[in-house]
Amino acid sequence: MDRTLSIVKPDGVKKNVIGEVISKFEKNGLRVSALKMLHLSKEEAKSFYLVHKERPFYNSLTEFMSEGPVVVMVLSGGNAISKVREIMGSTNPKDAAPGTIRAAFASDIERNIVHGSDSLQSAAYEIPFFFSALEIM
Ligand code: 3AN
Repeated sequence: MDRTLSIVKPDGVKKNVIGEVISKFEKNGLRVSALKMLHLSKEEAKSFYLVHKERPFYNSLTEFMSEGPVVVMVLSGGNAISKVREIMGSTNPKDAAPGTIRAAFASDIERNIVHGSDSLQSAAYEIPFFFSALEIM
């Protein structure tokens, strides 16, 4: 069983699809093991996305991620990391398969509704970024 970190990004919260995103994960066999809503500061968003600091979209991505509240959660299940990535769909919603979260709700490659850890290594950084051991069921 794996754990992964997922985020309903500020655009998802604004579009009022928190429940639909979580429901898609649950219907695909994942369990919510931790959950909270918070508003990241720009500095916190920059720390979270440190791996992307050399990318041209780093500033705009961290502006976006700190523009409003997000819902962060730990999801657990068999192959949770790859399963969540599949349910989210491609980074660019134009390439996202029908039925995926991004195909249904995302506006563009940056404002793409949802985040999911892309590897075990990323999950090991991202989960404790938001949750202490006591907060994960
Ligand atoms: P994913 O979220 O699918 O793992 P990453 O890790 O490549 O994609 O990118 C992290 C986030 O950065 C994406 N969710 C998206 O919001 C943003 N992003 C990725 N590529 C671009 C891009 N070319 N232009 C603007 N924003 C981007």
